[in-house]
Amino acid sequence: MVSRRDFFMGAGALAVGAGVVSRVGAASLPEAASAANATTQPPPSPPNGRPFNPVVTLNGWSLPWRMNNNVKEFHLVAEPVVREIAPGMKANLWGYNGQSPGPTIEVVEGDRVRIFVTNRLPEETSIHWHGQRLPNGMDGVTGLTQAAIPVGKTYVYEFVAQHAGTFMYHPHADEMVQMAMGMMGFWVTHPKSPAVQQVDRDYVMLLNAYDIDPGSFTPKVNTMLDFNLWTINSRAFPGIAPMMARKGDRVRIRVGNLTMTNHPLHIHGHAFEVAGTDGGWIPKAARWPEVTVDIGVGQMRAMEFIADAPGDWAFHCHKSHHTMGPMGHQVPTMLGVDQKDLAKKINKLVPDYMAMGENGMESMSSMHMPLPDNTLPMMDGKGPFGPIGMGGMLTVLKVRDGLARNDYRDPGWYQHPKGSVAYEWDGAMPAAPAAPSSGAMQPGVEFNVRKPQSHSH
Ligand SMILES: [Cu+2]
Repeated sequence: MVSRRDFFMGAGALAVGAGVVSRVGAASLPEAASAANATTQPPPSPPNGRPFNPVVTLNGWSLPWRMNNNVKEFHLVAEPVVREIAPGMKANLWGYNGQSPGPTIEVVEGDRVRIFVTNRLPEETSIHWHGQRLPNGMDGVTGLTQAAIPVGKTYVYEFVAQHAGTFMYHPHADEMVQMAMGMMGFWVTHPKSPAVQQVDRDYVMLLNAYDIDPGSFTPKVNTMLDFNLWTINSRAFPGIAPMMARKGDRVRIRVGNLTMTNHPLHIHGHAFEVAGTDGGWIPKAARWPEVTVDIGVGQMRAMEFIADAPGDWAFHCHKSHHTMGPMGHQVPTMLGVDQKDLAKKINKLVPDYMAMGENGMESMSSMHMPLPDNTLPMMDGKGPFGPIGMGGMLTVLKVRDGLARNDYRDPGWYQHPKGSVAYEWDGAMPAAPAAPSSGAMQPGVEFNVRKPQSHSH
């Protein structure tokens, strides 16, 4: 049997015993970089190791490493973090190195990787390297393949990144709680040659979901399915950064789903090909065009397309309640119900009460009701033409002529060419036939409706 000590014999000066880094060894731990805010950090070129084209993590960053005798060493710190979900709302989450999701880890196929994981959570944890092929004892399943990482301790994972692709990391310890609190991160293994599968812009995002009651800061960790915040990299629109592309760029969007439901992701103005899955790259001849791809729980997809249409294009989950902010769902449909008199009576008891919904909920995006502190409205984005009627799991693909290769700054709203925007008809309005009002009975027609009482007649 190979002991952990034998396994780490090649680790140079590192003193590693029984998987726990000793006090002596701690002096040589790689520095644990930390991010203080949720601003997208355009990727620097790799300072050492084999070259690759780095990815861009929306509202996130990639973890620096150090080379130690040809081993790429990273240091992840599992810890409580405060994440801004969008301006106006912060959440107490658990994550890694200051943020949730944790930093993206980028390596090259064939790299030997050593990851130090320090547990600063109030309970034990582990990390599973989702999608990797690695020695069984590095797979991160508490109890099954390793002992849990106790509070305050540091464990070491080490394996070779065997194949290029799109992966994730997350705990397999007190899983429902730790995932509900935001413990997850992205992992990209780049191909050996940067010329293989090369794109001009490579975006990564994790889909996540939280259940945070209006006015509170901490997710409810026992929620199974009925989450109320649908986020990309733990940010809700308009807090989610846009994706920039120069017209003609080949763009890749890599998505991992660590929520408890599927998300049909939909792109506007373009068609993409699904180029990669959790299992690897799809041969070119087997790819087919799509404008929506359903991403199941625990799945990853890499979509590729040529950004050939200038504009501001929505990229969003097609479940309409996933492009909304926090809301109660136990409200009756009020379309067509005259609530004026009722509202007056209720106002005597509840001064802030507002009757809503008789003409749809669209007015929600233009009016601002008093909300509890630290609560996002259902829809909050402001566009060049007014309020944007979506929120949640939505971002904007901004395609522009002549952007510089490494320019990830928001270019502002698209300037539409004259005559290319939908406009109001101001010509003659002839009387158009209309369907009869659903509320009015036709005179002379009698309805005789009887509720069945039993099956005997
Ligand atoms: Cu969704």
